[in-house]
Amino acid sequence: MAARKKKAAKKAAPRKATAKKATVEQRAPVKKATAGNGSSTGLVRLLEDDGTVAAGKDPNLAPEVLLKLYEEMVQVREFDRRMLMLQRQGRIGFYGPILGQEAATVGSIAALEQRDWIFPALREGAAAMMRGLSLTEAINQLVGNGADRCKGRQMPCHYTYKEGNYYGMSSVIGTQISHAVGAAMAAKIKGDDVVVLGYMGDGATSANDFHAGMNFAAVFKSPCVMFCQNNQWAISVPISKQSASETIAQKGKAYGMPYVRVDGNDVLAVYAVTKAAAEQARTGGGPTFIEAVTYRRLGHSSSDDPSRYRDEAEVKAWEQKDPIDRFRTYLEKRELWDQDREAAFKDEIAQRVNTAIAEAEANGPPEDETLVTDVYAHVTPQLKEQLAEVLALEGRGVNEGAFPL
Ligand SMILES: Cc1ncc(C[n+]2csc(CCOP(=O)(O)OP(=O)(O)O)c2C)c(N)n1
Ligand SMILES: [Mg+2]
Repeated sequence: MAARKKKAAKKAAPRKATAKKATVEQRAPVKKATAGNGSSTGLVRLLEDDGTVAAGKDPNLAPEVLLKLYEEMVQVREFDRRMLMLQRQGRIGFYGPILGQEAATVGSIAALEQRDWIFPALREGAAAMMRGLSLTEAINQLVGNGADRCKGRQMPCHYTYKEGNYYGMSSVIGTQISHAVGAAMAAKIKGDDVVVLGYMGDGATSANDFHAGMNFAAVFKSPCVMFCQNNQWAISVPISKQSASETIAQKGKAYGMPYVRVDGNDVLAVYAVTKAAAEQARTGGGPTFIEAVTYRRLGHSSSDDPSRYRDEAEVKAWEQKDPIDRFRTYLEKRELWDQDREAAFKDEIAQRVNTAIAEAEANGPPEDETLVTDVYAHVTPQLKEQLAEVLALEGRGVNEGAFPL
């Protein structure tokens, strides 16, 4: 009887009005732990907040390498900003920004050789451009025009660039993990001197392909680097709801794979750990799992409104850890960069982006027939019939449809 009363009282208890939004620190106590097979501790970090590097820690990269890292990051950021504006103006349908994650992408790609392959996840479009995809070609893809390699049949941001050994990104979370591992295995069997860099987000570590890929890679010593951009969020799901593990990096241990946790907003550290991992893979040492700790400062995509699920204070805190500002201070201290160079370079990028937008927007839409070409060697009678049906639809081309998240 008493127990029943207690139960009823519990049931009647008022629910909390609204769940308080948690900060990253509350959600994910980022402990200073786990690096390289547990052999050392702490987040690998070289650049301090004030742009200095502790004595003996500077990787002493050549000035041209340092400047390339910086200029790529600035270009990515400007490209991102402009593309988001185009989306807001209705000139492209969708865009997935990477603001805040420039160092993780640029630093890791720069650590590879041109012959190495890249299997991107959602936010590594910059890698295709670093490999040589022109800005005009990138915008052709975003617009989905007739000059787009995929003829508008893929969502924006799904670049493809075979010549640059950049694999077309798939929206299906995690699938590219097993593809990357398999491609690396193929390179090993063929005797190609190629390493594969496979990306994923924190959300992808909950996907089946993560387990299959990581396990296979470690068992067969697939020559790859598995790189997780832990940007703390998978759309509206925070890292605390993604995994009960203390860190993402430590998951490497379960698979018997060396792992390292790096400050993803420190381009020097990202470059250094990825370079070491790639060399290990190249020389027969097998894969490494890298967790780059960073933050997605904007919405998941142009369709998302993050103010509905996270605190602005959290975003502000991460703005203070801006990867570009931190690295620029370092370059200025080394007298490799100054305000005049900054202004001139920003002008140059703005011009490059303006020209690319104008060129891409001058291209017309894809031919209607491309809806059914490239599926089979010959267009089948069924596809011809379907195309005719689509072309006869009333109101065709008026409603362009909505993009998913
Ligand atoms: C298998 C699968 N499930 C769900 C989705 C919907 N979806 C698109 S992006 C995304 C979150 C991805 O988060 P994360 O891996 O952390 O990458 P991020 O967007 O943060 O870069 C989800 C769940 C999907 N595309 N594929
Ligand atoms: Mg994420």
